[in-house]
Amino acid sequence: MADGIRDNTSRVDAVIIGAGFGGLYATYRLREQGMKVQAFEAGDGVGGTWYWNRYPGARVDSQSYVYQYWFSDDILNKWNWSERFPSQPEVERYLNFVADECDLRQHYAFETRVTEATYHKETGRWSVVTDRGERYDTQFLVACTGGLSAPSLPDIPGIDDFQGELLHTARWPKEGIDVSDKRVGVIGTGATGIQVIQSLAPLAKHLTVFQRTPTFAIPMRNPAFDDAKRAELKAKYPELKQRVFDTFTGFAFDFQDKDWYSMSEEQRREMMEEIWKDGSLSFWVGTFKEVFFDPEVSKQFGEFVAEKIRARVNDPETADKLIPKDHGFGTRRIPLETKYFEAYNRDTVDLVDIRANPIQKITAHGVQTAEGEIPVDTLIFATGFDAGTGAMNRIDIRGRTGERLRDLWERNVRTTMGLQVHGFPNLFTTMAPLAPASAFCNVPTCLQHQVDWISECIRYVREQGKHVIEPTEALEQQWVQHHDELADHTIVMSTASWYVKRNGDGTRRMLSYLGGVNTYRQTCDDIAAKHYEGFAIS
Ligand code: NA7
Repeated sequence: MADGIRDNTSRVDAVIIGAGFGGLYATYRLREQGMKVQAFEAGDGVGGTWYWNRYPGARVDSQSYVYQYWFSDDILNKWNWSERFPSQPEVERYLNFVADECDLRQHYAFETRVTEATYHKETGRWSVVTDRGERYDTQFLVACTGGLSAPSLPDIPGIDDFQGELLHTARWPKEGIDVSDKRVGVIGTGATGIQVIQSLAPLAKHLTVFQRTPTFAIPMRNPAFDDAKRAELKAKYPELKQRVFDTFTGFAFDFQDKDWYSMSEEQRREMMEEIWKDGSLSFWVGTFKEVFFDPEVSKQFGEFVAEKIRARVNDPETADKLIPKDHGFGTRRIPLETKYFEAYNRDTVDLVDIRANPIQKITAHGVQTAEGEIPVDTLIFATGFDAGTGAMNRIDIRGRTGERLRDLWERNVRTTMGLQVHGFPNLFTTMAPLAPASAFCNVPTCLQHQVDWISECIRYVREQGKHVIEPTEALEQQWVQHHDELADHTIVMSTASWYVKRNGDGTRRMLSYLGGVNTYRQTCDDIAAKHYEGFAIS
């Protein structure tokens, strides 16, 4: 027991970690079963990703009408999205609205972080410890900790010497920042970097972008919705709420039926231009499947996008730096952007290619590169997350044999369908490795399916008069193998990105399941229909 733990342990049926899309829904579902639920959230409010990522320009790349809960017609009717791709404040407001409508806050302890969770095989229960020194005894532990929630700050020498304002995009001050009189530096040009750069470029006195890897991006088409448009969309909700669970990525669109090679060059070009105009991720996960398997197709897509970039950037040398050379289109996360490439046409914006001109250290007043010191007052790290495993690994979780989940995952990242881990009975996970995750899934679709599955699984165990459920080693092994076989066929797997983790033994593992949201859902639901075949229930 950690020091300072009070001995007045509270006994509950389920502990839920997180107040994002998944945690709120899990709290709702388990409470619906009459379970005594205790939920924790490190932030002081609900929202998860949409609570923490409040940097300028934070916006969702999924259409609002598929980025929502489907369980309540009342909520669907009452809530009105203002635009096609809502900004962070609107998604945060939506999640607050849902929390209020469903009276979920009463179950949460906010500003409370779960630090330890230990399974006791004698009782079949978990003890959970928080950073407030409280201890809970629970039968089930449901971790809705997010796949991209543990921020990653690179270990660049001199970081502690910096005397200006240093920020990570995922830990942004609620009051915001004023950059009108500031020389700003941004490190990182992934989905987040692009949003923050395009938003700060017109506002900052000066902006220097430190780019290690350029990113292919698609211009976002983001019309505002009026009442007529909202009514039209709401009429489609009954259809959409089925549709999203039946597509490959959990969006409303799916891959085209046509094969790349069955079409002429003109036909392909015409189709690409047409889908490009939609201004959504359909250009990536709604065109040709071959983009993920065939380097030639990925290359041709890359050339198409490169042409679009060149047409928007005035200086050909800058344009060239902004075009990825070391990976094909679609093999890393493709973000949506709004005037991102035009930002580099401003006299006040500089692009530093840190592969050619590496960062040597952070100084008191700037960034020292091989070619000289660049002064900055505000330094923003848009450097991403410890993806997939990071948030869970920051908790000391010990399973049936006493082994830490962190140690297991450092050796070998594995789960059973991203829902449970062999050796960790009654622990359920959402957005964990080996299930469809970010970008290969419109996250709310996958979260709702996973939470529904978990909730029905728990209901089954309780109704059978049983207490403990855990996947067998054989089922987990079978899932890992199936997952790897699918991943190995893709060029995503052979590209370095946060999608792929390195196991302790040097092998690599894709974080997201690539068999499709529809297939994944069917597989999980078949197992449930067969009374959780492959799981040990006692
Ligand atoms: P990403 O996609 O992981 O991007 C992080 C960026 O930071 C990327 O450009 C990295 O370059 C860069 N980076 C990371 N470490 C360093 C160091 N040490 N030096 C310079 N540059 C660095 O994170 P995001 O937050 O943009 O997006 C994550 C997901 O959140 C996104 O896909 C959405 O689904 C939501 P690299 O590419 O590694 O060379």
